[in-house]
Amino acid sequence: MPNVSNAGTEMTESVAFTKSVLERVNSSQDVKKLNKEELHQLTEELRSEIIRVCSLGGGHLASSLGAVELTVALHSLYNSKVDRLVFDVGHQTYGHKIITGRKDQIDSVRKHDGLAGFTTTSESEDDALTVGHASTSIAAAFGMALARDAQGEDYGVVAVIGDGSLTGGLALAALNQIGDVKPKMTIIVNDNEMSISENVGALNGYFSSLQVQPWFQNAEKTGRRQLWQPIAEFGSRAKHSIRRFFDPASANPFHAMGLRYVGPIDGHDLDQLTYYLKHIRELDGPTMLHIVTKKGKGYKIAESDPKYWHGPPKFDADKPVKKGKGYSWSNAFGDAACQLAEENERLWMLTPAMSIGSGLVGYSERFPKRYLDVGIAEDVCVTTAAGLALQGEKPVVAIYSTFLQRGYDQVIHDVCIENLDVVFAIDRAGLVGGDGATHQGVFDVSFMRAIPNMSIAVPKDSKEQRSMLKKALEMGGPKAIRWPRGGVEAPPEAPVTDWDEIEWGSWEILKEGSSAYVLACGLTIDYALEATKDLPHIGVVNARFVKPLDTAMLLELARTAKAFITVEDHARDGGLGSAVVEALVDNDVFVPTRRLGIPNVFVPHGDTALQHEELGYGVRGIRQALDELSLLHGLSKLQVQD
Ligand code: HTL
Ligand code: MG
Repeated sequence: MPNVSNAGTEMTESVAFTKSVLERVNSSQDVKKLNKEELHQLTEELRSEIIRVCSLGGGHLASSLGAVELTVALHSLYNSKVDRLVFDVGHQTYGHKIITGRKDQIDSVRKHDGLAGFTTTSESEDDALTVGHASTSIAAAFGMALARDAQGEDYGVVAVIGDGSLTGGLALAALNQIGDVKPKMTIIVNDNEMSISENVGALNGYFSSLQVQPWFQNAEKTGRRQLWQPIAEFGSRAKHSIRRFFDPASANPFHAMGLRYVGPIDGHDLDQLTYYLKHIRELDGPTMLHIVTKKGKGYKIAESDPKYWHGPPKFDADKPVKKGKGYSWSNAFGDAACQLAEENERLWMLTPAMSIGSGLVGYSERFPKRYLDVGIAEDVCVTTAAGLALQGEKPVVAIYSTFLQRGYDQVIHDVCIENLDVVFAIDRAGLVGGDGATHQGVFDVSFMRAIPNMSIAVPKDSKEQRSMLKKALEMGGPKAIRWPRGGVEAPPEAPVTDWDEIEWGSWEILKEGSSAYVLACGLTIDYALEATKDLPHIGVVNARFVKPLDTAMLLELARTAKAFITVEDHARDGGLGSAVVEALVDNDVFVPTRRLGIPNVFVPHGDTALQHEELGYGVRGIRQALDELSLLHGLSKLQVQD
């Protein structure tokens, strides 16, 4: 364990440890044995450890740093093996993992075969919920509290949710229920005024307004304990007094929803935090504790630039610097969006809280009036796009594949039934690496393909990506274009002039073959070309439209092809392979076909290239499929005889 002072000037405070407290901590129960001073030392040691771990392989640094005091306070009061600590998203839980018996494995977090980056019930009984997507904690904790009461138990139930995640309708609708049913539970809003980017929405504005009230600012100056002295009455008169003391604005929306609201308090003041949590635990019914924290707390560079340090790649902990990430598919999309917006004043870009990840920061600065971040509310994003389209605007929903799952009903009900002009720019489509099972973008083709009026394109490079985007906007109707996480070739010049005129639904033969064809799309095209480079009889097709398929080309190839192999960075069930097989069968054409892609399993975090191989759709997998179809040696011999 590095000494915190090793981080030198980058740490807000330097503390030299004489003896490690963390060494003695393997569970919540161990935290309870620590005295006050040791608890404070534990927070510093956790910070140091979180910085060290993230520096090794990247990870959710700033959120985990901001939740250190909260984590220690919770474990000093609750036992996470019995009580249910439900963390929203789970990206702030490195401290929780380290405390709960996983410190020896923490270096493996997010890596192949390592610990997950989020809480995962299969990983530990201390993890109450498997998460990764935002806004689920409150509803899940509500269900747990109902189960506890139905079973006559009395363990504690706590939901910990960030201000960003509270922008999701799922969280707000759960609060609405809780305020009515009133189970005993604590909801902690960890408010750092940040989502990944600056948080948005009226509630965010309300939270900020609470912080500028004189009573909160005085507390800042004088030390909060005095201001909160009345809390001493907590035990006796709590139920009555609390509302008066802690609902200074009688219009408090949570109070109006039937919840007891306490706050805001300083979420980095461990003693104060513990004090409040302890008393709130005694209260009946639901209580919301609003804590104010700083994202990246304790690591200066992360505090000053929490957007970059939200989830940085690996860095030097002693000399942390921002790394350029190279030109990505997201950048290419953002650049194309700017250029198209210059030409089309009806164009809009909408994002559900993923402006940076989707490559839209530049666009948002250049076209602020035609840009909207709706918060972590994918459903709102899609239906707002429908509204814009109904009134003649041209919205593009820029969304990650995995988060589009949250907007599925809206895609069907609000966009596709009406056949509206909404383009879905689907980023992080395919396996995503460290974020793991919750974030894999591997179902979008299956679930979008089933919807009437929807069509789906998969570009092979950035030129095809921008050309498809342009074409989709020109054509109208619901259109989806999907691309993976990672790098792509930058356009040769800006503004770009080399747009292709792509016929929507057309495939492209990349390599002629005589005996069989690999039908690949997106990043698997490189694998197909590599796997067949010494096999002149095997052709490769850029199957860039999954819906509509280029059925004419498929049937033409089927006249001579002895086999097809489809390859995709997507679930096999319902993907390109399924579409191809269905098209063949529907046309009474029978050609042996191998479908390579992700089998019907949830794929954990790991190295994507390795996973493509392990799952059988990398270069080796394609070679193996060719071999199984006797196309490697058997047919190469045939080829020679030809
Ligand atoms: N949409 C959904 C449904 N789930 C997730 N997880 C995202 C988008 C992406 N996302 C995160 S973390 C995060 C977002 C938007 C910001 C959460 O803000 P919050 O917490 O205020 O709740 P903070 O980061 O500590 O400030 C991940 O995918 C990890
Ligand atoms: Mg936040």
